[in-house]
Amino acid sequence: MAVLDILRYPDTRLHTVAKPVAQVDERVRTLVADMAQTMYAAPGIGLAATQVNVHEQVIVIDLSDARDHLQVFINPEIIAHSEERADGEEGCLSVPGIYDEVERFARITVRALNLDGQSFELEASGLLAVCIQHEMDHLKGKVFVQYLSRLKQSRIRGKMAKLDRQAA
Ligand code: K1U
Ligand code: ZN
Repeated sequence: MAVLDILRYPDTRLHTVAKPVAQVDERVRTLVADMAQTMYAAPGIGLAATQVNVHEQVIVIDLSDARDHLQVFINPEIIAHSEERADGEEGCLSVPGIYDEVERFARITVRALNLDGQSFELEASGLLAVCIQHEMDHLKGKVFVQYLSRLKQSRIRGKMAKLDRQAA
């Protein structure tokens, strides 16, 4: 297993649209293991393959306190959602140190493949629903800051540039 580099906003590669996984094989299972290790090391509660510069539809999430309940979504699709929406605070490993409110569907039903390539459906609400929608946006090339005002996006780009300069 390996800890992978996470792309940082405003890296343009974060705007690449991910392709569906054609076959859930050992290569994909290794990618999932590496993504999980990367998410746990960061630490974060979710990660999309886009963030590690792999443009395939793979998401990992772990919301458990013990960090022992990995959820894997391959080729995820939202097949139903509530009319109700809810505001929640979001963060992103690709935009470190920035947290802001985003409006999402309050409840979703997602269909995806598991690590055996079998299809499953899951109803989600609360933080899990937020996290799935956030990670699915990554697979579409969208970063949560794009929901914020242009002024906020510009300030965030400035903060990221400052972090890059400090790290150099
Ligand atoms: O996609 C990502 O960059 C991961 C992101 C997921 C997420 C968090 C909050 C709302 C929506 C999506 C993160 O994991 S940010 C870090 C974070 O939330 C966290 C880190 C350590 C402990 C608890 C939470
Ligand atoms: Zn993110």
